[in-house]
Amino acid sequence: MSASPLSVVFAGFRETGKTTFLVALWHTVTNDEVPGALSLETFYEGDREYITQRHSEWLAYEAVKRTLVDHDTPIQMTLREPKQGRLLQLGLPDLSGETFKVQYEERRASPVLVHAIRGATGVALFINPQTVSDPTRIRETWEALEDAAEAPGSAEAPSGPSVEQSPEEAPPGSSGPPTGSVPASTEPAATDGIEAGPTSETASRDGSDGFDVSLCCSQVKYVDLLQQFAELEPRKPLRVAVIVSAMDTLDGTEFADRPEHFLRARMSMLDQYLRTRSDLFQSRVYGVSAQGGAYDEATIRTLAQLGSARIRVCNNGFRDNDITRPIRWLAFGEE
Ligand SMILES: Nc1nc2c(ncn2[C@@H]2O[C@H](COP(=O)(O)OP(=O)(O)OP(=O)(O)O)[C@@H](O)[C@H]2O)c(=O)[nH]1
Ligand SMILES: [Mg+2]
Repeated sequence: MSASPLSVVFAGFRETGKTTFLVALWHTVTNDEVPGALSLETFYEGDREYITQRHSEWLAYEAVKRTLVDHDTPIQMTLREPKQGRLLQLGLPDLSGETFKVQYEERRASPVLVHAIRGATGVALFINPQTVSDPTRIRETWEALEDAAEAPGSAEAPSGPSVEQSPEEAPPGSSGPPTGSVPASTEPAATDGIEAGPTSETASRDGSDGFDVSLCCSQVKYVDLLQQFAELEPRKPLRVAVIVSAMDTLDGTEFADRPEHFLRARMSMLDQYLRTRSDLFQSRVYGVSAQGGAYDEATIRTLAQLGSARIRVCNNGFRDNDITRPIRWLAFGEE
């Protein structure tokens, strides 16, 4: 038995798949259907009703209810690892995406989050590929500004790409330089589950320079979040399992079963940050489909035939149904 309970923090902005993962994990450890997976020895603390209610939603092919406020009493359970018979006492708080939004946008850490990060053996960092906001390339920014300047009624084309162009100087029809949305778009997207906040004219981290942190692209937010975690004095290096959730939505793309490629291609700064700051973080990338697919009629029929095998975990082109793999790595440093 571990000397003291280990704790894993599920981190990620809103609707990135944290609760669905927790529920699929609960299903796996309580059903003993997946060979090699951790299994539940005892449930000894936490709100059992909360997890069983979310589990019922998952079994009924309904999206689990959003976690609007932190569910700060961690689910505490003892899990058995079958290969060596090791027992693992694990605490899993179900935190709300709002907590991470506030942490990133306002740099205000909730006591629950500080406590969780300081006591964590590892962090599962959730990224939903459906809501990732790509960085805007400088060339695309420039072309968008040119297009806006050439639009009827505009004064003149800008004389060169300037990232310092103020909203007042922006060409008519534009609301200022694009600030991190999907490529070639000047419209800020409501992504990462973070609603587009007040306009850049009225809001910024310090309220003075027209810079709106909520509009930054996803990887900037995640790197910033990790940097803030590092400042909370967690164990070093802290294990980080990057969980690319809803992997079923990447089926048929070049990223199918290859979440590490998704990270490298779509979030290269986050990827590089984790590689270069190995003094702070030890990381691995997992792709997870905790639902098994979207909840449309045809998919539900397929999922119903699969049972526990509807849960999918993958990396490096390998796929199985053991959602406890990332947890084993976070807890023991090996799967
Ligand atoms: N297609 C697909 N959708 C998923 C999967 N996992 C989660 N989702 C969807 O992603 C959305 C968010 O899932 P949640 O688990 O509630 O996310 P969360 O991170 O707990 O969100 P907050 O509670 O708001 O912080 C829901 O609409 C889910 O249906 C998956 O494996 N596949
Ligand atoms: Mg949740």
